[in-house]
Amino acid sequence: MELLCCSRSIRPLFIILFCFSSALLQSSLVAAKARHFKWDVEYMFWSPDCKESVVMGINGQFPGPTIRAKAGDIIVVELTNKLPTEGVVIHWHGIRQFGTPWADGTAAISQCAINPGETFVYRFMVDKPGTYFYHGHYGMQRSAGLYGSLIVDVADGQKEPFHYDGEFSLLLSDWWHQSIHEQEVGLSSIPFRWIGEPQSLLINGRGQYNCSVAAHYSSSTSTQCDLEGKRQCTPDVLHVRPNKTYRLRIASTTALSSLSLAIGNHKMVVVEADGNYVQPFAVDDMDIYSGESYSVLITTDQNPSSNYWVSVSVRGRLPKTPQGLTLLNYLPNSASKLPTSPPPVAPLWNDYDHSKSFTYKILALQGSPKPPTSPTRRIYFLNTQNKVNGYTKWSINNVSLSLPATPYLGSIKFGMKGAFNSQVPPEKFSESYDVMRPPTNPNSTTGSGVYMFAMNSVVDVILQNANILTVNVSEIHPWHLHGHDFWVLGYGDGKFTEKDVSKFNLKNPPLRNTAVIFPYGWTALRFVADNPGVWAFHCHIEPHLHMGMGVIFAEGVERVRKIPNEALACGLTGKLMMNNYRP
Ligand SMILES: *[C@@H]1O[C@H](CO)[C@@H](O)[C@H](O)[C@H]1NC(C)=O
Ligand SMILES: *[C@@H]1O[C@H](CO)[C@@H](O)[C@H](O)[C@H]1NC(C)=O
Ligand SMILES: *[C@@H]1O[C@H](CO)[C@@H](O)[C@H](O)[C@H]1NC(C)=O
Ligand SMILES: *[C@@H]1O[C@H](CO)[C@@H](O)[C@H](O)[C@H]1NC(C)=O
Ligand SMILES: *[C@@H]1O[C@H](CO)[C@@H](O)[C@H](O)[C@H]1NC(C)=O
Ligand SMILES: [Cu+2]
Repeated sequence: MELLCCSRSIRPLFIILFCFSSALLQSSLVAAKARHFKWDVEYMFWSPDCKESVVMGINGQFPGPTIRAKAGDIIVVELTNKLPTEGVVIHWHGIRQFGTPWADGTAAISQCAINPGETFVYRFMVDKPGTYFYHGHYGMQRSAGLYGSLIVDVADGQKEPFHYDGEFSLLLSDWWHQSIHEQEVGLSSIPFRWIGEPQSLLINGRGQYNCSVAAHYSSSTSTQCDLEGKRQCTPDVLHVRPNKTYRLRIASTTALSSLSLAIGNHKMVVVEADGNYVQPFAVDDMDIYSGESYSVLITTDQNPSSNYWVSVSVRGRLPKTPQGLTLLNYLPNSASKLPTSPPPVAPLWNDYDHSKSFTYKILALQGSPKPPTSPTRRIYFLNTQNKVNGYTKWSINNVSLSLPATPYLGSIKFGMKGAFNSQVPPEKFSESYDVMRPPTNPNSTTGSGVYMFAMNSVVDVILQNANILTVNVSEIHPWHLHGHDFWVLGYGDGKFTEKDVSKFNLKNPPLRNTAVIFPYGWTALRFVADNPGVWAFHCHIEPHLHMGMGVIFAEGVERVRKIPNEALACGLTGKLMMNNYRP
């Protein structure tokens, strides 16, 4: 519930007067504004794909409420955990949290999980306009449905560098009928039980299982949907007027799936990626990896007597999930008028050249911040699938991340001994490692060590992909960095060599917070360690992170001030906080 004034209709006269005057204030040049939200997180019955399941909702909604703010605003979310028996946190994906690292919402990293019945107040500034989202960051709670949109408009008096007449948000996700508890147990069992492909793809939390609104156009036997009375799973239709330009804000919070988005007959012009403007380019379809967000512009210049399909399909894995669909409804047509042609067909799931061609086109808009010309330090991360004591894991340089009981932000700040592995994890891997074959010795180890960076140092990360435990298979991993944007300096196939450094793009590399590594390929990133705090850097595929696919970065933690006690009231820092220690 948004607590902003004027949101309810019946109020005493003095409040009406107050609302009136604050509306006047808002229209003048008011600087940073605090936007308050009171949220209850709870399990509830819901039918995201017409089949009833249990989802993690906020204030009775799924997906959670949209936060809409202006650049420079302060967001205040009072989050109460109404889950009966488990902790919860929420991460504000793409928000850098300058000065508020304790509000990043990562359990065991930036804070203690919020206990059932407790309330935690997130307070942070949204400093940069763009398309963002939020989601659970504890266990696999994002897969359980704990997510929503976070949209930041330009500050008053500022303009976007492109024009549009209206906008829509498309929050994309994938959905399983098996509970996350079953999924988690399967992933950490011997023998290993993989979660499999999702049952449905959701657009704004809505999909259709075992039926298709497009069945009219398909010669296959798929059943047509009877959506009568099923309000929770009817598609969220995009109502447009002819000859206008619309901004679609697209974000993917999928647990697993890489997606392709297309709109029948309409080109999309990409203008924003992860809250940063990019050089506009037009495409018929686009790939979106988990953790990424985009804005595209579409022009409604097609035959206005028809409606058109908006389709979302799985890429990068052999698809076993039907397309997610909704309609682009040209008003005044009826929204129940189905398009005259079938939904766009996605490129072949393993057409990686198509994916690369899209990804390589993403370049910074002229005038964007440029990267420093050289790094202070370059680290290399080999991504492998491994075994640890017979369990299947993912490892980075042979270490699979295992989070400690005490949040790093507290244990580093207060120098607590024994809170995590004090040994610095490896920042290179063996040159003789063959990335084209499964590991010769599949065993690796678990660890909780931290990569510490000198304040304001320039860090290069080379992410190196490799073969998994199965012969001739390498998977896509979208890597997401907390607390920073990074420049994507380049991509390549095969093993990275020092010669590749000369091919880095220092002219107009895109700034992003998520970047993909393609099968058997590498991706080079650069960022400035200028944000005091402890930051997760991890694969955004939720089961992969759960299986250890991440690392921990930290810089300038000694400078962090005013960590709320509640953030650290667990583990080894719990005692300090009980004594009401004031950091
Ligand atoms: C799919 O729907 C059809 C028709 O409604 C029904 O007969 C069938 O049992 C359903 N299959 C599953 C797996 O739910
Ligand atoms: C849209 O623009 C085209 C070309 O300018 C014009 O021919 C058409 O009548 C317009 N359609 C509507 C519905 O305004
Ligand atoms: C890998 O670890 C298992 C125990 O989990 C052990 O039995 C096996 O010998 C190890 N393999 C190698 C090659 O070290
Ligand atoms: C990874 O770690 C395991 C266990 O410590 C070790 O046996 C193996 O040789 C290491 N592999 C590589 C490639 O470093
Ligand atoms: C793996 O790929 C290589 C090279 O393409 C091929 O020679 C080999 O037969 C493949 N192995 C399997 C098990 O598919
Ligand atoms: Cu991954």
